Amino acid sequence: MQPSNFDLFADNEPQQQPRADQIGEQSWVLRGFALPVVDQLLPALENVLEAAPLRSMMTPGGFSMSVGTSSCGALGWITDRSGYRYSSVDPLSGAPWPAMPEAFAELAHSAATQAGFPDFVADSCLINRYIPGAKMSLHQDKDENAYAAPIVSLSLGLPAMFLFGGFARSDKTQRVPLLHGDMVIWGGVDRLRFHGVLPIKQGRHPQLGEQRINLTFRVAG
Ligand code: MD3
Ligand code: FE
Repeated sequence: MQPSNFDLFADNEPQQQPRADQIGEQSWVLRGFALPVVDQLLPALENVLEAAPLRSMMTPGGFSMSVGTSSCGALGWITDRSGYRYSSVDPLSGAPWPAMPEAFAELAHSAATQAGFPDFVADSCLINRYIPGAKMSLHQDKDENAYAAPIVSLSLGLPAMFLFGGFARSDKTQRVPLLHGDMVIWGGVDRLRFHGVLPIKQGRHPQLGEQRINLTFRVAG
């Protein structure tokens, strides 16, 4: 099946009903899926970031990421001069990552179930913080041990233009706008597609302020 085209702004009606948009053979955007629970997620996120603050990590190539990152759950994604990998301890504190809040785990599980992955139990939640101008270049997520599990993401705060490519970096990309409360599930054949995020535009979100926060739930171990 061909990915459907996006016409999020084709009508000016506010989205009252949760809506699922298929962007790949096994990839779905659940519009506004998290909105009913955002007020429970934000205090939990604050607690996590108190214990494991956002930091700008160094890529193996020696560049500082424009995105601030942290993690919760059994495993956290890290990068430094020796490479990308998952670690059970936060290198900043030397302590285990904060536990995954119940509200996070439940939300990720219910979104995955909605998209046809009812067995999804994340052991890692990567927190990415974008300030205006921050971006994520096209890449594949290959550091997890299991590619059978999908990746589930939650967008919060400022809007982003997500780039969804193919299996080679040079493949044509489709642009997918992601708004506060949207969740995306990437699984199966789409799991290793190239993807990225265009630079975030200036703006202020009523709840999150001048930032976008993206949570990605993974089975990393
Ligand atoms: C698509 N994060 O952390 S959502 C990342 O918005 C990352 O912060 C972006 O790419 C963000 O690695 C995009 C997550 C995402 C994760 C894995 C994918 C999208 C994916 C794997 C395949 C296709
Ligand atoms: Fe990624």
